[in-house]
Amino acid sequence: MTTSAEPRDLSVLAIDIAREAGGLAARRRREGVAIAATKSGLADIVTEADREVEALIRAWLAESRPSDGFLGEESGASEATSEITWVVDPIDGTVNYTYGIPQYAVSIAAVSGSADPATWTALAGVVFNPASGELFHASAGGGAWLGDERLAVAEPGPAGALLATGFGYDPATHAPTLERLARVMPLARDIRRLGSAALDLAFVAAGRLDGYYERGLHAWDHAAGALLVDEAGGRTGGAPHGRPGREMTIAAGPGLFDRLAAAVAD
Ligand code: LIP
Repeated sequence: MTTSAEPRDLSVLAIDIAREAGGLAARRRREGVAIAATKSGLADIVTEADREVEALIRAWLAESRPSDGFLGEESGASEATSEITWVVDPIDGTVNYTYGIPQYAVSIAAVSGSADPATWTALAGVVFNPASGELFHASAGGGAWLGDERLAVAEPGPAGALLATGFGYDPATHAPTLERLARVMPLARDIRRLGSAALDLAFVAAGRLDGYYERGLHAWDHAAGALLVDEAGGRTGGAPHGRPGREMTIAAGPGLFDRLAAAVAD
């Protein structure tokens, strides 16, 4: 059991847990995925593996750090009596996972202060894709990494920005999302819809995307990935001059961010 709030210590624990949790997710994928329920709508699914993987993560943290808080996509929240809360998406990219598309990730972040993305301080974040074996990790002040390779965001070339975005589960949001995409296209050389917000953010940190934006994300979708971008020299934000949140999540290098934020603003 430990109570360290040192970002490096939190990152080391998150990496160990993410590897074990990702291994479980990959095993369950090979065995065949069962949809357990739908949530906000028919397209918003949760699998038995989502629930099982989050239970593994939550139990490990409860044993290692019983005073910390927890905020998970599938099992809800518990208040911290320490200063640390863990923000967890056990399988981000659930639809990809269900269809067998190898673009999904375990996303684990440790934050201090409240469990509110508008006010928390992110201390450590891990985004692990067990299908590719790529483990992205960051600690506050310690940089962003892919394994032991230091990451840095990219800036768009003369052809324009390679951007990623997403479409929410609610069909009623698709028309305004497409209108927003039309406003963004003049900035873009092309668009990618990869299906996992956590990996989209990790790809911005790695310079594989020039920018990403999406409306409607939950805290667990962006908590770890936003720290990766910040630690890779990028900028993250949300509603005008705000932080990543349900209204909007934006990530890009410093040379693109303001133009992208202006284009996505309603
Ligand atoms: C998903 C995000 C994706 C978004 C989906 C969903 P989930 O998270 O990663 O970017 O477009 O609507 O929010 O549900 O797979 O954890």
